Amino acid sequence: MKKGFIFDLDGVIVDTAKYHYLAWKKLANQLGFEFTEAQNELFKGVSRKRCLEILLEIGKREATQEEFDTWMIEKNVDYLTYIENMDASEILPDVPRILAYLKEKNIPIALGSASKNAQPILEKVGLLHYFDAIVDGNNVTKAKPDPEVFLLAAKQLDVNADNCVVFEDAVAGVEAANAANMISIGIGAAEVLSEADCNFTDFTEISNAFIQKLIEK
Ligand code: B16
Ligand code: MG
Repeated sequence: MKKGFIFDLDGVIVDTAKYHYLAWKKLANQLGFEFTEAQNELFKGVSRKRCLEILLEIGKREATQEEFDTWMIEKNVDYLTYIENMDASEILPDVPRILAYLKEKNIPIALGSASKNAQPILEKVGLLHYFDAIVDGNNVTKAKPDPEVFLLAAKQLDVNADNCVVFEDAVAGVEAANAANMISIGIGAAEVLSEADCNFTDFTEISNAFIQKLIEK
């Protein structure tokens, strides 16, 4: 049975959460309130629009549609300056080993991310060539935990959804993978990602033999 492997971006391939945090914090401070790293946890895997809605709830701020749109743009412009200089040193440990193993075995690989900046980030860190399909915030209408992003990725890989494996660091992402009937692998704290089929702290804990088992499953 043909298998497909789908990777989330932020928190799985690279740690861009720290840059999202800096950009959201700058906007919060500009609007006159604090935004903590703990609050930034709520933003993982969540669309940019939803992040701003949550930020404004945290700051108890109302916004006109015009202000909302302006702040979305400002945050992204700021975020783009942070990611501008990203390079391969920012790839999370052992991600290239897993991607190379899958490539060697001719397994189709997709990206399934909420980010609208996914493709330039993969280019900057030099991993774009591994991906047979990129599905990101530009291609979907429904955000995770809706399974749309992963179902579209499976379709683009020409693999049945229930033959796909998803690596995710966000609760909403694990829920999306489960809703798509895919095998969900949680990357991060097992207590947080308790709904995942398997849990690992990071890719250094995942052996090639384990990947091979998933391929043959
Ligand atoms: P952008 P992922 C997500 O990436 C981030 O985890 C989330 O914090 C961010 O708001 C979202 O992308 C949208 O990103 O503003 O670049 O479109 O984890 O789904 O790869
Ligand atoms: Mg993520």
